[in-house]
Parts: sequence; C-alpha cells; structure tokens
Amino acid sequence: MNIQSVVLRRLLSPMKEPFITSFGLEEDKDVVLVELTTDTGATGFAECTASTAPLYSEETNDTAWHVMEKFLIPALFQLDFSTPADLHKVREAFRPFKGNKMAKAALEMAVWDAWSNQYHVALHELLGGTKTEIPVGISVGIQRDVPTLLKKIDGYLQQGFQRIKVKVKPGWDVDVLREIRNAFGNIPLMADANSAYRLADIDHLKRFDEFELMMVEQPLANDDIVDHATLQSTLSTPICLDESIHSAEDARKAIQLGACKIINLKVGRVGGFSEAIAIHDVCQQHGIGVWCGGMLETGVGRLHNVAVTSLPGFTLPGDTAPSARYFEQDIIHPPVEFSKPGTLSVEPLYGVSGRVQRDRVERWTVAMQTFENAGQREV
Ligand code: OSB
Ligand code: MG
Repeated sequence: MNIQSVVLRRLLSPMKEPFITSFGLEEDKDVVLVELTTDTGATGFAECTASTAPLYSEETNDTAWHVMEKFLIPALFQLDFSTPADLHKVREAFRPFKGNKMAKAALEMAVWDAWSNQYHVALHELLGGTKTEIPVGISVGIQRDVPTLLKKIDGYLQQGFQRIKVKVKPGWDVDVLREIRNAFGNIPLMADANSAYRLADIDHLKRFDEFELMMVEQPLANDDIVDHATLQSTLSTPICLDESIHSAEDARKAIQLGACKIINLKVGRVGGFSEAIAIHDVCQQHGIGVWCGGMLETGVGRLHNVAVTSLPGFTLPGDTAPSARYFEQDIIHPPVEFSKPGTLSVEPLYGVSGRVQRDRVERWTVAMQTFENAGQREV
C-alpha cells in the first residue's frame, strides 16, 4: 500500500452545548480532518484532536496543519507498506520531529484506517482488539450551578452511562462532590481537574478522599509526574494521568515513580495507534488501569476510540459517549449509538470511510488543501 494523496480539511460545526473545563470553554467543534487515498483507491480518514487554542496541550489546529504540511506529509510520502507490521513505520518516520503528537496521530491513524479499508481487515482486529462490547462513561463539564449539574447527572444515569466524570477546579470541587454523593449515593464517580491544582493544595486535595472516587484525573500540572507521585503517596484516591502522558516511556516513568494508578489513554495525545498500543501494553504489564479518553471527537475519532477500546487492557469505562451527546448531526452515519444502555458494541469496521457523510463534511468545511504524492505517480 502506498499513499497517493492526502486531503486536509478544517471543519467548523456547532456542538449541542458548550463544554466547560478548568482551562476554558469549547463552543463549536473546530477540527482538522485527514483523508488519505492509496494506490488502489482505498480511503483512510482520521481526525486531529487539537483545538482552536493551546489550552489542553500546546498544539492547535493551525500548528497541526503547519506541521503536517511541512514535515509529516512529506515524510509519509516516503513510506510504503507491505505487511500490517509496516504500519508501525509511521511512528518511526515521525520520531525525528519533536512533540506535535496530535498532528502525528491524525496522519498515522488515517494510515491504519486506510489499511483496514484496502485489505478489508476490521480495524479493531488490526489493532489487536478482542472485546466485542465496551462500557461507556460520561464527562460532564462545569455547570452554572449545582442544581443544573445534578439534573444533568440524573439524565445521564437514566441513559445508562456506567460512570460519571465531573470536571472540577478550585471553588467547584469538594462541595460539589458532596452534593453529588448526597443526591446519588454510591454511583461510579470520578473528578477531572485538568491541571487546576498545585502540590501546595495537597491538604485540600486530601479532602477528595472522603468521596471514595474511582479516581482523580490530572490534578497537578500538565507537564508533571514528580509532584503527582508525592500526591499519590498521601492520597487514597487513585490518581489517573491524562495530560502528562505522551508516550509509553512517559507511562513507564510515571508508573515507576508511583505517580498514578490509572492512565487515561487518548490516541491523539500520544501520537497515534502504535504508541497507544505500546502504552496499553506497559499498563497491562504493570497492572495499571487504562481507559480511553475523549476530545469531544466527531464520529470519525469516536469510531477510532471504540476500536482501540476493544484492546483487552481497557477495563474501565471510557469517555466514548454516543454521537448524540455532542452533535445534532454527526459527520458519520449511522451515528455511534448505545447497543444497550451504557454499552457500545465493537462492530467490524473496514475503515471509517463507509460511514463518513461527504455532504455534511462539505457543509462544515472552511479550508481545504490537497497534497499529491508526486514520487508515487512516477513509479
Ligand atoms: O481532560 O479529558 C479531558 C474534553 C476536552 C479536552 C480534555 C478533556 C475533555 C473531556 C471530554 O473530558 C471527553 C469527551 O467527552 O470527549
Ligand atoms: Mg482529562
């Protein structure tokens, strides 16, 4: 398999409601969608999980586009793929370029997606996935007030979501968690701070233990693992790292230091499927819990998240909610929907291209650029 062309598209589409975290607010879906075409005419899609502003990580959609255009697409055009093991070549080809994991992931995932499409191998099987059903949780943003939050949680519990994650920040944490416990008792509950605290807040963070949360996600800085280890040694609540983990090496070091007991694995954040599989394997070897996080993806990223969650180590419910949670109309059809409340089934998917609705993609496209693999054409 050779890559003949790459099309980058920037899409802007409305979301059902804004999503508020300790770092800011996301109102519309602003996303770079990658489409690859291979020498046999097979198609691979993937989406980039960067955002408009560098608030979750340092990447933005503009930087991702730039890095793909100038460095990653030219490197990709040098590669050819003859066996599934060759798919790991993409990670190696991108390794000299530092960081920019979301840009790398978008192209790398589109290559796996294209292989799945070209050779009619189910994507989850290509990744090594074995599960046919996955449990699903929900991430609930910061709300105007506690009654509004409780009403939302009530609705999600009724829909069957198997775990509630609430976003917390200083001033919206202990009292809110107490109200949730008072209202809903012993539900599977966790909190995500998106780096909103410092180690100096340790006494405050210890108060979280009272609520017997499944975990607290990324309480400290996005680039820290050392202080997280100190914090974990005094907290009974398991720490889950999100922002701090960009590679299997990061995971190994965090585990070795005792910085976390659980990892939120986002394929975009770690640079693609190869690295995601490696992190999954490190977690499995060390008995560390792992689950698939989300970045408010469109259906394209959502289907990829479902496929990766089929790997056996993904034992905890992920942030892989159905399409309807975010969009009136997803860019895929049929949308991602529960097979039974709180559960998604992992259906064999031969790349996502058969689900992508081109008219919807075109409706939301605000920029587009095509890259032809000139070298390939001469062959
Ligand atoms: O920290 O997990 C996060 C959304 C955007 C950026 C960061 C995060 C999130 C979520 C929502 O928690 C996950 C989802 O529902 O896709
Ligand atoms: Mg998080």
